[in-house]
Amino acid sequence: MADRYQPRPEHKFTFGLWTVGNTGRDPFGKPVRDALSPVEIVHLLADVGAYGVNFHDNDLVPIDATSGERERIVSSFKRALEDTGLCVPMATTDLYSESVFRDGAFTSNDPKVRAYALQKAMRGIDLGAELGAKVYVFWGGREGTETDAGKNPLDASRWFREALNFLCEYNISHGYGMNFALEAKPNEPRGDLYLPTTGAMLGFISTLDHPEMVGVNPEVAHEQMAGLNFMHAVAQAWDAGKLFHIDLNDQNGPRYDQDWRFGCHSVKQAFFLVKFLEDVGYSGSRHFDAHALRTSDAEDVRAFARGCMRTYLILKEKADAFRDDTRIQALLARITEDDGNTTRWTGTYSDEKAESLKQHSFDRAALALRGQPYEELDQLVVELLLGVR
Ligand code: GCO
Ligand code: MN
Ligand code: MN
Repeated sequence: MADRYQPRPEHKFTFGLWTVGNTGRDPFGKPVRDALSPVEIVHLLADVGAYGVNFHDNDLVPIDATSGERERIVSSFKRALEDTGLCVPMATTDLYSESVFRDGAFTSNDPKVRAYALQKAMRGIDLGAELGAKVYVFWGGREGTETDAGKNPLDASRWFREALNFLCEYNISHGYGMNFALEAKPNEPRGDLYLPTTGAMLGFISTLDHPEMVGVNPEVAHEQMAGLNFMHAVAQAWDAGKLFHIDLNDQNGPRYDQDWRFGCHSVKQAFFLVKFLEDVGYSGSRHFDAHALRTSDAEDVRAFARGCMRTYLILKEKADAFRDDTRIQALLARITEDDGNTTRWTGTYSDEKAESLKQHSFDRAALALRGQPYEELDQLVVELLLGVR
């Protein structure tokens, strides 16, 4: 019998070149794994069953490559995509690792750095478009401060807005048909990053010239670093029609960005997330922006990648089981029961409705008696996840 947790193209599981290609370098230690070429990574991803591969401009083409080298690299990458059937749904720009960006890119105090960042982003967009990417991610790696003595957040907002407006026009004028997805993170590598949460990004998007072209790319670890409920952030983005992409990984609470294998730590939160994505019919990439532990060798990196996808599919099956569980559904029906008596006040406002609602006398004590069996319901979810249901 075929493995029912086998990834298939319709699951849209993607990884960045920088994820399975991560060499285990951290702020305290050197690389522990050999670097893989982009072509090797494409083959690795095809072997484990992924659907697509994403990249930063310089994951694929080194920053100092000549145009001849760029051409050779891109054509060998294209050949690997053809050989394996993988596609490139998303691309992005590295606007943080070079020292020129140490005070930010689009929000640097230096106008020349801001102009250089814009140039680098346009070239990155060209590269993404050439490989078929339809989503372009903006993660503001260094867009922030350690001290507010030297930068006015209003200037930073204005510069960031101008940059995105410029790039939206660039996208239109070149007919690329891309959507932009903004990725929030509260801190790291800066002390404080601007627009630190998905909610903040959503507010900012409405101030752009082309808000319809711009959405968000929420990441599990980043909302959890801020102590927030990730699924709620995703739901807000979905409700606003802005869930253009998603970065799946895991994290142990508010501390450094751990980018762990999806679902390895917060299983229950991961379950509610997968259930949400499947319930609403999210059809974008399920991108694993995670990397293997520093202790992993090359074989264990494959186990990491397989694990991300397998856990997603197991949780998807659990979401089906939640939907089919008669006890769970009976409790939910009880919790949400509605005798229809309040419909006369809901919906569109009218003075009559308002007056009638103001006059109505509610039996507060009776309302407070209604049971909310969340303990029983939650225990059923736990038992479902623990495999005894
Ligand atoms: C992080 C970020 C990055 C971005 C990536 C795309 O873990 O700090 O998530 O991985 O997603 O650089 O821009
Ligand atoms: Mn991260
Ligand atoms: Mn990310």
